[in-house]
Amino acid sequence: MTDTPKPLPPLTIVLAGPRGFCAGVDRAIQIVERALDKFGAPVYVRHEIVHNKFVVDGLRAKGAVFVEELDQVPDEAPVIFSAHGVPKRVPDEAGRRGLTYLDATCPLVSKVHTEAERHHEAGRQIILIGHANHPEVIGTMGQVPDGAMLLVEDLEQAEAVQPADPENLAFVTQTTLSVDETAAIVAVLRRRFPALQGPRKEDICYATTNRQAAVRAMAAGVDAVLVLGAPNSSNSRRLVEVAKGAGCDRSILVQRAADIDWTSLDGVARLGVTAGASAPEVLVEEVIEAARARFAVTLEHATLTEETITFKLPRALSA
Ligand code: 0CM
Ligand code: SF4
Repeated sequence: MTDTPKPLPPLTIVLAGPRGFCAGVDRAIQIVERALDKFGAPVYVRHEIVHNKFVVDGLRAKGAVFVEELDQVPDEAPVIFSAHGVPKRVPDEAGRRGLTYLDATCPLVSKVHTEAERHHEAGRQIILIGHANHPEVIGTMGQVPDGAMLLVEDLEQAEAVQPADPENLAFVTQTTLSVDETAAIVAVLRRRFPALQGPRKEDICYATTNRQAAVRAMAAGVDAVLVLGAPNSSNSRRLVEVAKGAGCDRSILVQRAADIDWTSLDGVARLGVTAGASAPEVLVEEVIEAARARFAVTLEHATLTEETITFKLPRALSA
């Protein structure tokens, strides 16, 4: 006599939308792929092109070589700067060495660089709201001379920061911060320094804003949230925080399906899933497949907005 297999327990997976790749990530990856076609392997990439191991491993398999600094790039090889942006000294040095380089900095990060330069040229000291040591913060601070920009990471630092001249002050922000936390920091700075110049709200990009809004809307209606993304991905980590802040304590960051401890999801009937801007959709599909092996899965879509934005490739690669 054979045992009848036990029916799988039901699980509803709620997919937040938008999620996953943004226009800047899409463009950055295409730049590496087209450069490999154009120049042949190896093509060097300074820093992970985007903060995702699956993406980086895939490009490495095609012939990309990832390094952290320009002095690891041989003179004859082409090099690409990552989506997060680089300090001015990097293209300057590449130019001095006569390297062939391509800049995959997201246009929305470049926009912040331009704002910073404009404030500096107008004689304003700049406060950068962002997280220390993140490559985007290093890149943005490196648009102006040392000391021209002060870093503020949180509310406490916003209360404590002492600019040279409060009448001649501006702010810019990292693009991947928490929308709510940043609004609170900007409010403190505006209260302390009424002459503060800057964007109307902040410089957080559309992709970060939309993914946070989508996960916030979803979080209250699910028992747990999985965010696909890397531990060094700022925008992905913010999605976990936003989901927790919206009432879903069981919100975790996972790089891919194999990392999920399914026993930690015991008792979960509705599982929310989203992905950071650098996490490809195939990783979401992998999670759904892994869940189907354990549960009778029903899919639900919680789409808040549709995104249509795309960015042009650099002229050298667009033909
Ligand atoms: O800035 P962050 O750490 O979120 O980078 P990412 O590579 O995960 O996402 C895309 C970007 C940018 C800039
Ligand atoms: Fe550009 Fe935003 Fe995507 Fe970063 S997360 S690459 S700033 S669109």
